[in-house]
Amino acid sequence: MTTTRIERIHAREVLDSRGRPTVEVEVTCAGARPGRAIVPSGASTGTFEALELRDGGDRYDGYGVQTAVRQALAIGPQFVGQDASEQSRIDATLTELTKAWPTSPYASNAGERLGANATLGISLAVAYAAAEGQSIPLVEHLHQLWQQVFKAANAALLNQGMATSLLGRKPFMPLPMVNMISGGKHAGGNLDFQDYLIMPLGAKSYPQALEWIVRIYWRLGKLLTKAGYEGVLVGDEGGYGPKLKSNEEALNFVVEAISAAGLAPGKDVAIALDVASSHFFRDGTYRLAATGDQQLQAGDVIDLLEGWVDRYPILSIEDGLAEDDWLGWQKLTQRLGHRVQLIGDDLFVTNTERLREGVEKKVANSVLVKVNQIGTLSGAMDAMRLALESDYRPVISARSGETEDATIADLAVATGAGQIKIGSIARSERLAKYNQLLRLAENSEFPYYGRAIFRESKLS
Ligand code: 2PG
Ligand code: MG
Repeated sequence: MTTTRIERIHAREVLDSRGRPTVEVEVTCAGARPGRAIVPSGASTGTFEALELRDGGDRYDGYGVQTAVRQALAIGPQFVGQDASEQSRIDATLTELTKAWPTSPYASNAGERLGANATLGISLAVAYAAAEGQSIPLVEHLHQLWQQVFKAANAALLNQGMATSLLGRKPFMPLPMVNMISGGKHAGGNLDFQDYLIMPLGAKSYPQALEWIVRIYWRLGKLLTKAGYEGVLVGDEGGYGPKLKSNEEALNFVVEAISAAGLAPGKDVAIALDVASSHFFRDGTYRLAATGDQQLQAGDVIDLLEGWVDRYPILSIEDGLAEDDWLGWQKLTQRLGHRVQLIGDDLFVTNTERLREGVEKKVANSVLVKVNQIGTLSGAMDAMRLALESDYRPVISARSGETEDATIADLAVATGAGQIKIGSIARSERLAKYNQLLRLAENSEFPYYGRAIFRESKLS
């Protein structure tokens, strides 16, 4: 007989899509197959993210995670005998251990901290193990967990919100936000901005959305090659990494590719940007390098983005300003918040405290949700709940360093998050998620709403 009683926790070091070590955890419930999860890793990480513990030293140029694996193995026995379906309880223990760690008897060195890569590995694998123990699909188990979280949300606030008449209420297929051209820290080219993405608003189903995306991606590759650029080389997330002359040229190519695919820019397919601006923000100045050395203030960046929103079918802008530039963010939100989705990634780092501050200060209107930024599954769901209570849209996101682990595909559907950002449709660590979404889309109970997720807002 299978149960959800945890019998064994095992951890090991495996490699991610950049060849960097990461933590894999297996949690086994009595009589069931092991639940397994692998932790992702960012390159353009926010300063306020949970700690990703790396070994340092020479091995793997310091990227090893043997310490995090050792930590997961050390705390694993604490959970043996516990009920894997009680995710929030297990995650609360993980969070307490994280706080207490420097003085914990488990810590091997004084001052050592517990890695979020250790805690997240356990947290996600516990969810898989609970699904295995109940012989139900992961998506169903995650939906049960989400319902518990969502039930505790403030109903009055939820009903006031415009973003949330659909979001969070039942499982459905997310609108993908898909990387076409990569710059910033994810590609070797000279683009300052990190991601130029598309959103297939007008597709009637998820499989059709995916076919559109692939068609546009292939047309884009041809257009880049024809123009003498690198139309085959891809960045960390599978987006093309051409050495374009300017950030704006990337936008022009994406619009052209949408048209070349026989689709209408803006109507069928909108554009999204991840500016990832924390990474070119130094000493109060935004330093762009693509078109010579440009030193901009927040107001200049806002002007630039507003000009683009005027001229291009841009529906979403992520990290338009830097993680600490709250004043700039307020101005950005006043100027563009009614026209486009403004996502905080480095700004909020999936952290309810940061998000609460943002809501109070009226900055952004959407939050990127990355499980490893906060270190537990429950932490990510809490951020989603707060987002919906605050009328912010959650966007479930992968990291630039990923693996075959496709948990976030199930998570996005299970929570009715509305949107997902996985990278491009090249490289198998990305396709693992897109393909899992194809499997989930076979279930007629998971409809695809396309642009309707923005209904009641004036955005689309
Ligand atoms: C981001 C992510 C994914 P990284 O900035 O949104 O695109 O990148 O994982 O490197 O932080
Ligand atoms: Mg980002």
